Amino acid sequence: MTRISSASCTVGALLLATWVIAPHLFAADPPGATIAFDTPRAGWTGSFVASNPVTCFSVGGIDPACDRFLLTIQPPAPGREYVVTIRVTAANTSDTAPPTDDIDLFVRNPDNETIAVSGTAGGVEEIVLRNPPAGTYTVIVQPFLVFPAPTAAYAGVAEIAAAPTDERANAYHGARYTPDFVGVPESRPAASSPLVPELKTSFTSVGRGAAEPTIGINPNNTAFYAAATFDFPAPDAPQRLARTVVLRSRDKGASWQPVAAFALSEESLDEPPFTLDPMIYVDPDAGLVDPLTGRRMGRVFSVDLLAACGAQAVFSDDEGETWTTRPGFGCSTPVNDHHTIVTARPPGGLTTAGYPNLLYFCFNRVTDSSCARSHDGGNTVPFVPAGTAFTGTDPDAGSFCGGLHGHLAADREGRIFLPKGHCGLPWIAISENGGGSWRRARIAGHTPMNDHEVSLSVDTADNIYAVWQGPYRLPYLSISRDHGVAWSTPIMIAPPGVHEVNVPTIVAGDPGRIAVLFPGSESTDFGDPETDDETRPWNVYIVMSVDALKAVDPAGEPTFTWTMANPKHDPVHRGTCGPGRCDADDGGSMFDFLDIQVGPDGTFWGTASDTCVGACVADPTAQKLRPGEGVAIRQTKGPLLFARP
Ligand SMILES: [Ca+2]
Ligand SMILES: [Ca+2]
Repeated sequence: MTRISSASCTVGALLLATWVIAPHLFAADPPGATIAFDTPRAGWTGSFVASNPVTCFSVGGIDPACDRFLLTIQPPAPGREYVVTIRVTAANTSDTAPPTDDIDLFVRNPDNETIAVSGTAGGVEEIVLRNPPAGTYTVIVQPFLVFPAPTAAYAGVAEIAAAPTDERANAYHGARYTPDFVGVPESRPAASSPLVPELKTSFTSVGRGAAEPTIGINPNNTAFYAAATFDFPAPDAPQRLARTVVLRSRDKGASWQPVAAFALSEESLDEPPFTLDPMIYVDPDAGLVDPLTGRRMGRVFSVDLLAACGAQAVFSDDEGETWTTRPGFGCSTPVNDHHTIVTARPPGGLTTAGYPNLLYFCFNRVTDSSCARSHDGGNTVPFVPAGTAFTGTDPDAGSFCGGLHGHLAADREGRIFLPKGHCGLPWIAISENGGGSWRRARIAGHTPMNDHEVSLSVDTADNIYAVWQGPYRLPYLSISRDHGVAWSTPIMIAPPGVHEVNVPTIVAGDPGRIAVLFPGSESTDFGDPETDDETRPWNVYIVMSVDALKAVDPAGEPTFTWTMANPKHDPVHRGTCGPGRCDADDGGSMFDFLDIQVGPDGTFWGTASDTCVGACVADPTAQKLRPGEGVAIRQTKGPLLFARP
């Protein structure tokens, strides 16, 4: 084991001593106001004593580091459409030179559920609510990164007005894909749901190529990104091998820096090693306690597949300042491919040693999808076998299905789930005893798929959500409310006008609240390798719902809202992208999957691999990248995945 350490300063050093001030000393002035059509506008000012880059909701939901304003809304007469616009502006945001304050905005409804966020990297934030019911709303302003002199200040304004009539609603209903469905399923535009606000994201290059990039967020809202590209010096090999650099962001994804152990030396053969498959994962229950925030920093795992045996893992308990290296991580067999890891609380009868959770590691052996388990968080004790999730030859599913699978998920009771495109259909393997035994269930029997990637996420009430690329290369959603045994009729969830997608990936928060990320194309010119459009542009789409559980009711219709993460004039890919690996004819590739995760404040983070940069943006025939440029995506506006983060 090698121990790598470094020191660097942290953002959190900013006046965090004042964080512990118990009473709320810096309330808005005035503390509240009422708006109605005859008094449509209210203004206020507020201030802060310190930065709070984590959350406004940690101290019994009323963290005193944040500012609050009580906004009472009196709607017009019934039948009249209206909007309420809430905007906050940092006092120094007009300064010509940085630093300017980064403040963020949240709105809670009269039931004290957080319904909207606006969290860009800047100092001006705006939320527009459509037809909010009468009541008193709480406007919360977070000093994400402020520079008090002596106190940071902002101005707020709220205004009620008639709804604009020319606004394009990005809300829609999916298409329920029953076994007797005929033709291509299409979504239908929906009236914008009350209060579902505009959905937007940032889209930021991480500064390095990234094949199948994964991302993890710790309880401090610090993000980690696995960027693997082909720059490992291998003099004896005809081509360079890939290696992973772990990047970190503490400013909502606006900037990314390699963590110390991964500062690249072109000629170094030692650190980081080459990789056949990169993977980052954050266990939020572990890690050291941050003395500044009182929160755990999570254990950050970066696991790289090696040819010889198992994988090499490095992990960090202090946000990447020091790393522990574990060669032979999860090593129990020489054949070992396409690994996935998850941590989960130990189910009955199992214990851990020096670590809060069990750590699972599953991998493809072609003849099966096999798993191993660590009781000490991967520290020192060898992994023990944790069963066979799928057998490669499976008479129940067809014949020979192979061992390639999707990514592990776990619920709050410690059940673990491994999804898989299994003989052309989406399946799930379920273990309720730490991998001691597995059972398998078919998620849908009438949505053929070519890929192995089915994506799972479990909400805070242990409902499981699955998405996959199915018929007509479109994305399908199904939900299980009984821990994976029974599944709802799939709903095709592509936004109207999106005709082809690949590698959809999902994250859930509170019940019914989901975000799904996928590359997609609006072209219909695909499907025939001889004639399809090898220049067709692809974008990254994000789809959200806050009532997805309606899909379980045969008559229910969840409402989805969507956004495009990349600028429309600058696609993330062109031409062929799957089924399966997103490879263009010229070799430009995202590789096998992308990722989406949720932060502690309920905003989502995602990844993209942008194969179309430089000349490709304007010249559809230009060479694309392999892998694409790593991109981090973070939600800046919209509903949150947690109602009460
Ligand atoms: Ca901001
Ligand atoms: Ca691009």
